Amino acid sequence: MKQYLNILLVLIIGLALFNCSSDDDGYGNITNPPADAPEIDVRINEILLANAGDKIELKNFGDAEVDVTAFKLCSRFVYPTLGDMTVETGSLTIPAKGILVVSGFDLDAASADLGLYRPIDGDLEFSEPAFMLDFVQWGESGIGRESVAVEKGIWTAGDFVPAIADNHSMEYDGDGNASSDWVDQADSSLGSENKAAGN
Ligand SMILES: [Ca+2]
Ligand SMILES: [Ca+2]
Repeated sequence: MKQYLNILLVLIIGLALFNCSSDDDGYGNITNPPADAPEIDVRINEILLANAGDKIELKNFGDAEVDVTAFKLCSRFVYPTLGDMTVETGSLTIPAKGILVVSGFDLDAASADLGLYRPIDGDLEFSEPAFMLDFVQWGESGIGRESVAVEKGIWTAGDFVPAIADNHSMEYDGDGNASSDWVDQADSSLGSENKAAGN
């Protein structure tokens, strides 16, 4: 009986430690994140996969404006900097709850991943969860930076949004980290709040 209790105690302590280490502190698994790295809640909000040119909508879910000029996207290991892209709607300094739409980066409509990264103190390592802000993949799983998103706890391995029809958009419903939080939208809402928001 005593041995059983000891094992139980070890399990409880182990679970408590695991929970502490998996808390979402915004710094992923970096052992010593810079103390001044700000909390940032900018997410990928909508993706239009169009023959005339793909467009990516970001939303600042946070309460303070965020300058995303030096932030980078990542899709199938190609890494455009937002400041080098074309601003379609909004500003590279996204106000609280504001929306930015950029273009100038071709995505694979059939299947791809899309990650959003921010630098910390001028450093940006794509394999480190601390630098990843958001992630989604469609068409198939196991693409690009899926493993980083899984390590960060913002995606489930093997999950993906079904490929959407030509010229449709993928809209994020504003809550959750699963493929089911994304909606195939025939008539996109680029530049404005998502129709799927709140679902
Ligand atoms: Ca949801
Ligand atoms: Ca939208």
